[in-house]
Amino acid sequence: MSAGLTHVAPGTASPAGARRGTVVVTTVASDSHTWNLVFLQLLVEELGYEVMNLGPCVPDQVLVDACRENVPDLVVISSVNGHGHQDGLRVIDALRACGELASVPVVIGGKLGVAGQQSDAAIGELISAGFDAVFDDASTATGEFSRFVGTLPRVTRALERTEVVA
Ligand code: B12
Repeated sequence: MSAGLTHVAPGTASPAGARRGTVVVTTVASDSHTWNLVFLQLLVEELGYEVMNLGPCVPDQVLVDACRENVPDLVVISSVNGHGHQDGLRVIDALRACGELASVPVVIGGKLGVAGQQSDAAIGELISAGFDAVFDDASTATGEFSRFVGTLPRVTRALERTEVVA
């Protein structure tokens, strides 16, 4: 089993810059749970980002299309029904297959399997497949996720950008 519950791919973190932007919050096609997405939306908004919440049971192609249209600063995939590991592997393949999304940070978290926490091997498989970080279900996951978001290149806050444009 994993000793640390957060697993960040090497080289993902970037030094703080000056701008903030858009985060896509989503789940996978099999998952109908919703409050996890609401929770993440509120958390990410608190961190200063605009959130596009795609809601439950998101087909792979809907996610890919939304990301291609908006090229977000981060994609957050949450799954709690126990199929997240399997679904995640399929979804990350589809996202990474799009040239324009090849380097967009994508993370996954929640209750990803049916046997409790993911093993180190299972987490390694997700990272090798292309996820930048895996936040396996644990009391520390939210804090670690917030710290991860803090390492992203910073873009103008949605509100600041609106004020400038107006
Ligand atoms: C409500 C609920 C449902 C409702 C969902 C309604 C809705 N519209 O959302 C209904 C009845 C539809 C449902 C169905 C099912 N459910 Co259900 N459900 C729950 C329940 C009771 C609460 C979930 C919830 O809303 N929690 C509140 C939110 C805010 O918290 P959360 O989801 O736990 O997310 C937290 C963390 O996981 C974490 N997190 C989540 N994602 C991410 C991502 C990142 C990046 C990070 C950092 C953190 C993070 O942050 C959140 C806040 O701490 C849980 C049990 C429980 N007490 O948790 C089971 C539970 C999630 N369900 C479960 C199961 C098995 C199912 C079904 C398969 C049951 C069945 N046989 O049909 C189906 C699956 C349906 C589907 N297609 O997905 C299991 C999953 C087991 C597993 N993963 O091993 C659970 C854990 C119950 C259990 N103990 O067995 N469910």
